Amino acid sequence: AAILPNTVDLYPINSTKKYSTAVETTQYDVCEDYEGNYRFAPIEEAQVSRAMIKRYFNMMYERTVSDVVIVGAGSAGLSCAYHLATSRPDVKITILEANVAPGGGAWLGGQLMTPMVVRKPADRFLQVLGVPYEDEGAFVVVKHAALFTSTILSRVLAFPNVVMMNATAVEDLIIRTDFQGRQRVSGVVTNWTLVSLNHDTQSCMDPNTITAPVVISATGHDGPMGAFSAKRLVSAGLLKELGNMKGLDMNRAEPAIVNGTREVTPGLIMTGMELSEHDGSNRMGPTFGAMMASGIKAAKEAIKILDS
Ligand code: AHZ
Repeated sequence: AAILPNTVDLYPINSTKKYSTAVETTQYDVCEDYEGNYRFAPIEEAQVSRAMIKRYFNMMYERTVSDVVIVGAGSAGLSCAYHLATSRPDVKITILEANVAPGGGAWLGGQLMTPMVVRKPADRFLQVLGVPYEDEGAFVVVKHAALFTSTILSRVLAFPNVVMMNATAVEDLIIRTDFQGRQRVSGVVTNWTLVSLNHDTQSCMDPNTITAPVVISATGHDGPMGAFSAKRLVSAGLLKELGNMKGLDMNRAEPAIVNGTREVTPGLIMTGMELSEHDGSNRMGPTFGAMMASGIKAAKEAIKILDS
């Protein structure tokens, strides 16, 4: 009984205790004794497990019904989440990211190079986020793509109405027939990515579900998991065929993605490079302004649906 402290609950789920806020490092020495006498507050291993388990499963339980599900936490999905969370603090936004590390392709600018190019006027979004850049006239350059990605991630995850489940893949869409007889996307079917990747090697491992009136798909162009919803719409008979991403043309590609961001089928908004597979538009290569602007437009489309 001493080892499993049933009565010890440092942070009960319904506690009103708030997480601490940042302190001035000049006033606070994190490690006061570096001379061999540093001590931690005592802990039971079970407390650590329970601290994680109850939060994670409580979060899963609560988000089984969400207002908006965003599939994919790349530059488009995160830009969408940021705009939606700032505009609508009342909306429960659940981000699902198949990878352990959120951020998609936005940890690097292009090839394996670190600077990130953003064409104007999308630099305004960098100003909103407070990400510094060098002005090159028609475009700006962030010194490291990871500076954009880590900044937007830290902002998005701090919103009380946003949760993200990473290492969690969307395996399918929930597609229902509405009262007018139309097919409508009404949520997603999820699994931990490590489970999804092992469907061929293990016996049946059924998935889970999250229902939501709005699903925003931001899974990128075709790849190991990319263009997930676009491909599923075809196999489900909701889209005749994939447009398939066309060759690189920066000037055509970026406006096509932003202007094409829309509810592609009832209940499902598509944003970012996944749209190039859906619509057959060009790729733009390593310029990220369209991902930001498309994500913001997707958030605005979601608000229209929620308010209709
Ligand atoms: O892991 C994927 C990545 O983080 C995630 N994802 C894909 N399928 C998923 C699934 N369930 C959950 N089934 C899934 N998550 O989606 C994220 C997509 O991010 P991305 O950076 O690949 O796409 P984006 O549209 O946000 O940004 C595209 C950036 C590109 S690609 C490109 C070119 O090739 O020309 N140019 C730009 C700017």
